[in-house]
Amino acid sequence: MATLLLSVLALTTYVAVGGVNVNCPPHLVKNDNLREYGSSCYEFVLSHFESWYKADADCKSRRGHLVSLNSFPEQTFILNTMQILGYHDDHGVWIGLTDHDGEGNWHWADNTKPVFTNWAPGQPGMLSSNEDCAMLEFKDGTWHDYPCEGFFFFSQKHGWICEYGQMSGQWVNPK
Ligand SMILES: [Ca+2]
Ligand SMILES: [Ca+2]
Repeated sequence: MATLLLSVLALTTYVAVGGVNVNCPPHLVKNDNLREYGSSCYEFVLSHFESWYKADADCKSRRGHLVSLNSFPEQTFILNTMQILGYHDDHGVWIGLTDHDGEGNWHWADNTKPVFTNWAPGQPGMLSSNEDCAMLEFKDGTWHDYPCEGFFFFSQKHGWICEYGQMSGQWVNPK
């Protein structure tokens, strides 16, 4: 299994060479942190740490949104790429899932409803009225809800991932 995973990682890296972000919207900075997968482009903001709200605003400022994890393969791509980029934080990254505007009404930052979910057992958690923003845990790929900005003295500042539509012929602005 470990060998298979390594092979998949090696293949992913190989395929990425030369085509990692050629179809991404032209206004985005083209570097290793910008990657395309499926019909989306992803910007990995792994060395800045902010609240969910600031992360959300950052993605929107470039006409994207905090990532919507719509399938297990998409999530696997995200986790593999974080590993390739050398991510090693104990915590994970902010994803677009939130219920900050209605307790229990979870939706993605692009206003779609979650179909695929990967909550850890017991999540969304007991203190769910204070925990309105979801994080993808790097260590096991599960989702946990946390206070979007922090709670009392505990700040919640983490990296994040923005998702954009690709520039395939015409560049369509995702909601
Ligand atoms: Ca997506
Ligand atoms: Ca909540």
